[in-house]
Amino acid sequence: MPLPTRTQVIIIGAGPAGLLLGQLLHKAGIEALIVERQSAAHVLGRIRAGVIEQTTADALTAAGVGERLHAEGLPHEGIALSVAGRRHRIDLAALTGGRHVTVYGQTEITRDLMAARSAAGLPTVHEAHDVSVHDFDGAAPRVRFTHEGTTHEVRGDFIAGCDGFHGVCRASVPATALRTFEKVYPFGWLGLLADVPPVSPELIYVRSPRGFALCSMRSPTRSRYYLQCPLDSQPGHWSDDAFWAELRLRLDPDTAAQLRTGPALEKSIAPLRSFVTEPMRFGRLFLAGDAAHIVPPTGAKGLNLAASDVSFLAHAFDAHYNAHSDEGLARYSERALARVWKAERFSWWFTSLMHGFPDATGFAERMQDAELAWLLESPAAQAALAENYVGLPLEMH
Ligand code: RFL
Ligand code: PHB
Repeated sequence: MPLPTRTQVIIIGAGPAGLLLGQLLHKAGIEALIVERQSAAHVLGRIRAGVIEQTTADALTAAGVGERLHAEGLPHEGIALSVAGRRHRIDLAALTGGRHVTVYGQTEITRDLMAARSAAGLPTVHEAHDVSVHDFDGAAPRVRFTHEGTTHEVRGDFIAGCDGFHGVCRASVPATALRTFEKVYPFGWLGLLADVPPVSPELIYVRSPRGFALCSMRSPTRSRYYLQCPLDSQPGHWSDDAFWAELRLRLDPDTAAQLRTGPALEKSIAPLRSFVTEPMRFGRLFLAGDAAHIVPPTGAKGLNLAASDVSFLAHAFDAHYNAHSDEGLARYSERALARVWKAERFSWWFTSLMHGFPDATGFAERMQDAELAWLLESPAAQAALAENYVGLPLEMH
């Protein structure tokens, strides 16, 4: 397919944020070109998020890609916290008036969005090199890149920076125009994917003296486990046996007895970080998803925030092109950040509560113990956790 030289919205990045924005714009009759640095196979090979909020499922449905999510996604009405050798259930549905989350992998969401995009014949450039963004502080932004040895330049009305934390869009805004906020945690997560049945039908977040662990899943036959690990750990240092042995030591005895192990399909390490950029707009460049903010994965919020950002943004572009109103574009950053900061707070809180901190004082450890003990006794504290875990509403006002 020949590449357009002009479009309405140029989307940088074909991760979940860019692909979902592309579908929502298509539904609103708005043209977009997506420019992605990696191949489609590379994007699909990244094992990341697994827990989808109802508002994310709604956005995917609105984008026309809800079918497989509804058929194959696993609705979860509770999670467990395993603390001091005992498992406690947090009844998400009972505490939130019947809300739930859905377990459906980021890989599957990405696959569904890619399939819908190609079925609609919409243009995506994969393996674009030297992507650069220009003139977004004026009326006619441009994007340049090299593809299959040829340099291209595309003009658009707007650029959507959906290119993740290490992307080019945020980095192209003058540093004086942005304020950033960051907290780096002194540990990472080592993840393992295996074709074994999950140890329990619900996710288990584990606080143990040996560190945090998480028991998650992708399907009734595929499990995803994580271990808190030192920042200098490398996946290659961990044999499958060492991973399973360490996980078993962190689980409560009843759960450990149920654990089924098998060969790893994938093992990877992610550092943990909280990061926010303000504002999320600079002229005609709009940042969305990980390009604008990062949360530690404990609250399962990263992909969900990417989806809420692009829902706000698609709504704003729809009003611009179809209702001659720029109010949504003018208020995009403020609306998105209001939700982002609340998810940042929750992710930071849940991370701080559940992990071992190598530099913690005795006092800090007792505070953590006391907060956990209170959480496990108090329906009010559990309701606060549940309300955030299932996802806060999208405030369009
Ligand atoms: P992505 O997925 O990073 O996609 C950005 C895309 O931009 C491309 N790109 C460029 N393209 C063109 N030119 C350039 N110069 C470019 N630079 C980069 C990249 O190749 C990429 O394809 O960002 P996006 O779309 O904003 O999506 C965000 C989510 O991927 C992320 O927030 C989640 O994965 C976070 N996350 C979780 N989120 C949840 O909501 N629930 C979870 O359960 C959950 N678990 C997780 C997670 C993230 C994890 N890791 C590894 C960071 C678990 C883990 C372990
Ligand atoms: C996952 O299944 O990858 C997952 C689930 C819940 C989290 C983080 C990651 O909080």
